[in-house]
Parts: sequence; structure tokens; C-alpha cells
Amino acid sequence: NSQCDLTLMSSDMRTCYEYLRLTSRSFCAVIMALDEDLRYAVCIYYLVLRALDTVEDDMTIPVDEKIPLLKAFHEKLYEPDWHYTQSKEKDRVVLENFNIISSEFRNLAPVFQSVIADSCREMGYGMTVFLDAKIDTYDQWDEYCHYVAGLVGIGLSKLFTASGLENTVVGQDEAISNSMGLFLQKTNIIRDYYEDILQKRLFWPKQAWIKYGNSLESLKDPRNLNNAVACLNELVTDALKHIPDVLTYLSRIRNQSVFNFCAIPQMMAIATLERCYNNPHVFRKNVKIRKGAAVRLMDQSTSMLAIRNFMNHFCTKIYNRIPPIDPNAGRTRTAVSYGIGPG
Ligand code: PS7
Ligand code: MN
Ligand code: MN
Ligand code: MN
Repeated sequence: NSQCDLTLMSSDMRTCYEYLRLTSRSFCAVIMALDEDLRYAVCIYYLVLRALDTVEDDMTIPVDEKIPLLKAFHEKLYEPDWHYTQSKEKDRVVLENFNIISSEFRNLAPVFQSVIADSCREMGYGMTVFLDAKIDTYDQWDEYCHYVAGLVGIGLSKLFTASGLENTVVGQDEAISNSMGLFLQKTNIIRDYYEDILQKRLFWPKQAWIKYGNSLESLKDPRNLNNAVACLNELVTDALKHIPDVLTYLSRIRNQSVFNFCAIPQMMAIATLERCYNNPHVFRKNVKIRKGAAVRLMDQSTSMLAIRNFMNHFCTKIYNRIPPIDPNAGRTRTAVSYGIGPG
């Protein structure tokens, strides 16, 4: 990006972009391609949330220390010396050097600061709600995903509007921004079944798996494979219901760099859901989309026409693989139909 000359930056700014590169597989390139002021605000937002998520994920931090830390995390943005050296997680660098990130945060425009700080306050609180409480119902699944991803969609949308690059409606329509986050987070939770279960993290709602097994872990038993796949298909169907909101949201975006930033992760998500649907491998390993397919999505998710074509392609592939005897076949057909044809 020609507007992003690393040699003209302060050393702290270069350091923050380096932390972004080190900690983000999926978001680094799309963030670096954003226009000027928005790029750095989103970079800092990412690093702050990566730090908060590292606290949430770190099972070596005792709960009586973790809860106050999550709740007060937003206040650390205004404590110049605060940093945290007790994490064992792979992304701990952002906690160990949080003082650098927070000082760059305090250099952002006040309107960017308040969006990010509010988002951290709500997310930190929400994470404490689900720290040991299991996700029972579909409503609780949506609630957890709202805290860890819907709030990110809402916060990013407010940054887009505040930057002047997008219309007011983008920042104001929180329901639709929430759906953008839920579509990504549900896809992540569905795809990561195996990885998460090995780490004793349970994110699939009980209301779904109880119909198919005695426990979430039992779904990985090869003897339960038919039931496991039926459960998987039910959750994919639930995630697919966000497609209409995703298409509406993207159709409102005017700036090309913002469009690519928003569209690429959503296209990776629908491609991932297509790979996962009715796929028993989800219970034995992490299902990934093929490298070549991912590159095409990243290069070509640049217009609504392209997005509608990709959505049509993946929804049609799912449609053609719906087993007639699947308990949710009818609901799945309805959900994918919103991604097929003129919308
Ligand atoms: C600020 C770009 C664009 C309207 C750290 C982007 C973890 C799926 O934990 O790293 O490794 O399994 O694969 C990103 C909506 C959030 C939702 C949420 C913030 C899109 C902390 C991303 C990234 C809204 C909680 C990363 C939700 O997945 O997860 C910025 C519009 C962080 C977005 C977490 C998950 C994101 C996630 P893990 P990943
Ligand atoms: Mn987490
Ligand atoms: Mn995480
Ligand atoms: Mn995950």
C-alpha cells in the first residue's frame, strides 16, 4: 500500500504493525490495505481485542484473577504503565507490551478511543458471564457470539462511520453489524470443534447436541458419527440464517478498502461452512479451505456482483449436498435459498 510507508512512522507505530503481523493470520493483509486514518485505528482495535481474548483464553490464569482483569480491562487503556507478564498463551506478546499499544491507543482521535474502550468494557463483562457457564440454549449461543464478535462488528462499523468513509447508517444499524460478527464467530466455533474439545473448550450449544448425544465430547466417538454429522448440519443451518444480513450490510459499503476488509472474511466463512457441511472430518481434524480457493476469494471479493456470485456458488454446493433424510433438510434448503439467485 503506497499510503503506508513504514519508514515514515514513529517506532511505536511500526512496533504495533509488527504485533499485528505476528498475531493475526487472517486480518493483517486486509487491515494494512485500509485507507489512511482508519487503518491504524483498526490495527489498534485488533491488538487491544487480541490482548483481551488472550486473557479470556488463558486457562493458566486463576478465575479469581481473571474475572476482575476482564471486567477492568477497558481501564488499562488509560493506565500508561500497565502490562501483563503472566500469560502462557501464544499471543502473549500483546499483553507483555500492552503499555506500547495503550500509548498508541491514546494517540487516536477521541471518537475512535471511545468506540474501542466501550467495546472492551462490554466484551470484558460478557466474557465473565460465560467463563464457567456452559452455553445451553441457542439464545445463549447468540449472546456469547455477540460479546466476542457481534460487538466487534458493531465497533468496526462505528469506526467506519466516524472516519467519514461510510454513511451514518453503517454505524447506527447495530443489529446488522452484529450479524456480521455472528456469521464469523459461529463459523469459527463450528469449524474448531476438534481443536476446542481437545482443550476442553465447549462452544456448541447444548440445545443442539443434546438431541444427538449424551455429551458434546461423545460426538467425536466414531460410533456416533451419523448423529454427530446431523448435529453439525443443524449448527451450519443456524449460521446460514445470517446470510441476508451479511448481503444487506455489504451492499451499504461505499469505500473500496472498507468493502474488501468486510467482504473477504465473510467469503472465507461461507466457503468454510460449505467445506464443513455434512463433513465427518470436522470431528477428527480442523477442516481448512484449500489455499488456491482462499487466494481467489481474497483477490476477487471486491464488488457486490462478485460477492453474490461467491454466495450463490457456495450455497448451491450446500443445497446439492443436503441429505434428504437430514432432520434439518427443509430448514437448510430455506437458509441457502437466500444466498442463491438474485437477492
Ligand atoms: C478488530 C479486525 C467487518 C462489520 C481478537 C472481525 C477471538 C472470529 O480465537 O483469531 O483464534 O479462534 O480465528 C478483529 C464485522 C476479537 C469479528 C473473535 C478483532 C466483522 C476478540 C471477528 C479480533 C467482525 C474475540 C478472530 C470475530 O478469529 O479466533 C478486528 C464487520 C479479535 C469481526 C475473538 C474472533 C475473531 C472473531 P481464535 P480468530
Ligand atoms: Mn476466546
Ligand atoms: Mn481466541
Ligand atoms: Mn476458534
